[in-house]
Amino acid sequence: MTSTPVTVAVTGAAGQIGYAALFRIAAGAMLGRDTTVNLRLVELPDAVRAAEGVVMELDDGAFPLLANTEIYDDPVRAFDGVDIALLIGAKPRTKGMERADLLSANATIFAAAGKALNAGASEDVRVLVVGNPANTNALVASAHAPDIAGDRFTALTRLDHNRAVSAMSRHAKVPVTEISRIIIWGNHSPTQYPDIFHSVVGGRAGADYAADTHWLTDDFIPTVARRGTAIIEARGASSAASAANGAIDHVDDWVHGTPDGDWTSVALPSPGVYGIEEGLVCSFPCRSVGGRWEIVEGLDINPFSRARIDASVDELRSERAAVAALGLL
Ligand code: NAX
Repeated sequence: MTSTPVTVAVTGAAGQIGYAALFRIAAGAMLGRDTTVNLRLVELPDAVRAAEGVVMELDDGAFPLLANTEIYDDPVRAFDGVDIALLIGAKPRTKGMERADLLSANATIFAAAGKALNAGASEDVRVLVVGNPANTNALVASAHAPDIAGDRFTALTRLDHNRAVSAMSRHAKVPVTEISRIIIWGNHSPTQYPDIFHSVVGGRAGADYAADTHWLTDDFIPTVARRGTAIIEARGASSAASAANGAIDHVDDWVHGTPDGDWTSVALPSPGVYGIEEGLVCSFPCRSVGGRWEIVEGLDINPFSRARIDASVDELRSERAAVAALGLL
């Protein structure tokens, strides 16, 4: 076991994704079974009591890897010296709320998180934003953390990536272990584009499956992009365990590396590749090498893919403009 525990802060710790994530982190699913962890549960003051209940349950797990567990309602104290920050807590969209109001409420939360991280997080902190609108929240947090490199701020599209792998597995009747190189481009929203043109499916080019344009455009793409809505309709609550699983996969790959011959999907600040404006937090195909994300460059983008990537990037641009207009960028 590592002698120095890794300090992991989880905001929204008493919410449903936080609840699904914390026990798996404590069990070693994210950082490995040889790494001890300090968990910091970060919540709004009203939810501190609920977080206390979660801590009681963490205690009752008697997790050998769990060195310490603390609760915070102040992000500045919570993020002091933190190595990994999972920013899950966000203001949900409520009935009658305009999209602009959602952007504005969350931009305020994530600006404060960025400032708090800048004030005290470890220099090479890894930040994963899960709270929606995740891409733009990550952009805002990074903008308020000028001393932390922009590529340490990422947003979660791994859940979408896993959904795409699973949907392809069901369609092709090939196990998920034999599917590689799927890509989610763009925003974590219904405009996202799940791209199979570079994938390998049971040893066959995934592009072969794209010949069935009806399946691709009317089934696969909307099934992946609207999966969150389908889950709300069936479960009466939004994705939680699968979102926590995506977050854990994201950090696991970031720390330990992506498997040879494969890549994953990560939303991170565009360096201006694939014609995507510099700075927008956009989902790309990424490999993790030496603890850093590297965008897979040089892939051919056909006109079908280009139009869909552009539409999602347009949405990211309009979200950025909306928060900039509020003076939060
Ligand atoms: P819940 O409403 O169950 O929990 C959210 C928790 O966050 C609450 O306990 C609340 O008190 C806390 N919170 C709110 N503002 C906070 C702040 N400023 N600091 C600390 N804690 C705060 O939501 P849950 O289902 O857990 O979802 C959390 C977020 O994940 C939502 O924004 C949701 O839209 C988003 N999702 C993102 C996904 C992705 O793939 N990127 C997929 C799943 C999910 O929809």
